Amino acid sequence: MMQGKIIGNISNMYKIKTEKKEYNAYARGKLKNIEITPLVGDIVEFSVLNEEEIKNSYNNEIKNNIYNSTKIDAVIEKILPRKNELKRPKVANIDQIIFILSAKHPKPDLLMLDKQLAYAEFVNIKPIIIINKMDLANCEEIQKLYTKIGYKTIISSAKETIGIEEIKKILKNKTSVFSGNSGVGKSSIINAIYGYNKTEEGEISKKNKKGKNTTTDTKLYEIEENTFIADTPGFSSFDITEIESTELDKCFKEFKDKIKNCEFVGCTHIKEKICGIKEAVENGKITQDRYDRYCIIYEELKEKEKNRWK
Ligand SMILES: Nc1nc2c(ncn2[C@@H]2O[C@H](COP(=O)(O)OP(=O)(O)O)[C@@H](O)[C@H]2O)c(=O)[nH]1
Ligand SMILES: [Mg+2]
Ligand SMILES: [Zn+2]
Repeated sequence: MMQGKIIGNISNMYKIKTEKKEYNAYARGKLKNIEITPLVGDIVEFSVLNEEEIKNSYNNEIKNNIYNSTKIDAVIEKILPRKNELKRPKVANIDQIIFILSAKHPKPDLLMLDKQLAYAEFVNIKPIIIINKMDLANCEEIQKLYTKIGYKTIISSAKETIGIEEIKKILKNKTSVFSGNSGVGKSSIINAIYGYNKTEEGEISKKNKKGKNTTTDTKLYEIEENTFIADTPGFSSFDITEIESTELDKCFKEFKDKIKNCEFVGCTHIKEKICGIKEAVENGKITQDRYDRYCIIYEELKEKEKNRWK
């Protein structure tokens, strides 16, 4: 049996990468029986099919031996236990999510960042923050704020090649998801590190005549050996509503150890008088800005929950 990592998926065909080679595989029927669908990022055990097996296969798709003119040459037998999985994009075994903002053009959207950080905490995947375009505006304050909370926060300029080595080091030997609004410099950073952007090759063919993204498949790009980046169209539309409003406080990293000072179990930290979070805001342990954004996100989640029952 061979072992490899799924780096691509179209319909029910999976591209598997081993150290030596890539294979195109179907999942063995028994996997479907236990209702596990392989995901991009999965480490799988698979067997390689020889010509004889392909010819004698009961599976017509294997027998016909083509899928969009791709030869099927392997069958996935087993999915190894997942470290984690994201629903959108559909990808497993992520080491870290890299949130990218820009200092200016577009201006930093800290509400979006806090939502995404909360989501990363919720799914228990390490977030890293990059504030790019530091050549355009001062971003030390944002860096200080998030560093203090405990997040690795790098300031960079893809244009002036600042911070690029540090980012390269962070990506090495990891599987990372890049996330950030359009125009913040995701492509430029990848370009600055590797001299080209593999994730954008063939991007044109993925778009239809109206220029809309038509593919729903996720891909992992090996940008250097054992270093993967997930290509994720539209990642900024996180499904943060998976978080219950009552759980949001635990997704704010610096809130966690203050919750025990609240008077009531289940304190929302909004209207209550004796509240560990509010107290921490008063004495400067939690910033007013992060608290305000907590309140906004809390209300948003609450509103969604109300509508759920309508
Ligand atoms: N001044 C400045 N401009 C940058 C920097 N990084 C990217 N840009 C510019 O910002 C625009 C958007 O960059 P791009 O990499 O396409 O962003 P993406 O949409 O996140 O992939 C381009 O015009 C880049 O040249 C930077 O560090 N400083
Ligand atoms: Mg881009
Ligand atoms: Zn409270």
